[in-house]
Amino acid sequence: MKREEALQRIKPHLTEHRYAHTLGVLESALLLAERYGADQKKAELAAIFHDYAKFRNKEEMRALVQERLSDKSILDYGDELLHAPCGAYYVAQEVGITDEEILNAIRYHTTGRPGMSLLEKIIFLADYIEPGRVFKGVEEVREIAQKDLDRAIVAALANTVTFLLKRGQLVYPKTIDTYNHLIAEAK
Ligand code: DGI
Ligand code: FE
Ligand code: FE
Ligand code: FE
Repeated sequence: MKREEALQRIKPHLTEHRYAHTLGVLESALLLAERYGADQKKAELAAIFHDYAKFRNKEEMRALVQERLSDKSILDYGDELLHAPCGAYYVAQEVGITDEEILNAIRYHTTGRPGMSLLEKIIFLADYIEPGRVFKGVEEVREIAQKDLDRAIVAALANTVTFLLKRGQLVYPKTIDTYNHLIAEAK
């Protein structure tokens, strides 16, 4: 699928703001793919479709996880997590993308997972550092991302977990598992 066609496919599913975010993720993902030697075309499609289900009906997504997806554990950790695994499912069904590397990059873009592929890491990080993101600590993560992909992801995960803890929100155990996995690997 060509870039223009993919952008036309995603646009009706997003708000203006979320579409601008998606273009930012695309830009960051292509830069990271070049720097770290990932497939440009796969990075492009994964970036464009990563938030495909961001505005889908939450009840519909909960039902989908119950009935169709193997990992039900996200149901207990807040609705924000639904759009990643459900997005991968809908992108396969509705857009016809079958490449499992692309689908996994969409599936794990919010939480990460232990043993992420290079493409998964790039989409996870691009989602965090794209130029439109302004949250505290993002500039430091952008700088680390130029040198060390794994260290940048650890910093992003640490920021996200800190943010969740401060707000008294649930932390998905696999997010912590991802953090621990990368720290242990780096030793
Ligand atoms: O979809 P985006 O806003 O571009 O970014 P995202 O897919 O990374 O989603 C961010 C949201 O997900 C944000 O509200 C925090 C939440 N989140 C990220 N990690 C976890 C989490 N929520 C829970 N409960 N647990 C997590 O580990
Ligand atoms: Fe997302
Ligand atoms: Fe994210
Ligand atoms: Fe996103």
